[in-house]
Amino acid sequence: MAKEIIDAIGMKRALMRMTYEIVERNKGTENLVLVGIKTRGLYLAQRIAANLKKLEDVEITVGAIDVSQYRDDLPESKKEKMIHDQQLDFDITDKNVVLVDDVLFTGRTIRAALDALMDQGRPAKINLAVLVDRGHRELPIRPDFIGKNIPAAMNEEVKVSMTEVDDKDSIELINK
Ligand code: 3GP
Ligand code: 5GP
Ligand code: MG
Repeated sequence: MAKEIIDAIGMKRALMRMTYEIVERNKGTENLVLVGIKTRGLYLAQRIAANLKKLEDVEITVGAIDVSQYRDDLPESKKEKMIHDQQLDFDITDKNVVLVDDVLFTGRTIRAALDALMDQGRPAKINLAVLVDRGHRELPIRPDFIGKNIPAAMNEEVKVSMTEVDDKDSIELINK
């Protein structure tokens, strides 16, 4: 059974609010870069960049990290290596990096993404933006910008749909 938590308008508003918060926290957009975690984290980063263009008339660089292999049954060492081997096509040294993902759960994906980023330069600062924080952290990682807190039980799934890859924009809670 799926229960809609946020519809298209709600998602748009949440992303606009997060965009304002990012600008405020960084005291502007200087040295700001966005790195999205594929798949939907990247689309969210692109939407935030589009909001920044509208609000501040700036072109913010958007990069992508792919941690899809992270879910496979690969040995931990191999998974880590695959993430570490990914290169962004720009330098993050001295940048204010905002890492963007759709759902934050245990925090393990973010930890791996942080390692991957650190391999590629020394950012001035890294912040974390997530559309949904579903709780159940297994590591001391917390988001700086949150679209919506959705405390989800272990038997529930947070389904994030985005028109770039899905039939609609929505966040649903599904009882598995
Ligand atoms: P995403 O790549 O857009 O984030 O991992 C493949 C997809 O499955 C992800 O899409 C994610 O949204 C979705 N997904 C749903 N439940 C889970 C989960 O418990 N763990 C992970 N890693 N992905 C999940
Ligand atoms: P974590 O590493 O924090 O356990 O999980 C984060 C990653 O797994 C995110 O990239 C996210 O896409 C995915 N994920 C974990 N739980 C869920 C969930 O309930 N719904 C969705 N859509 N993705 C999830
Ligand atoms: Mg994701």
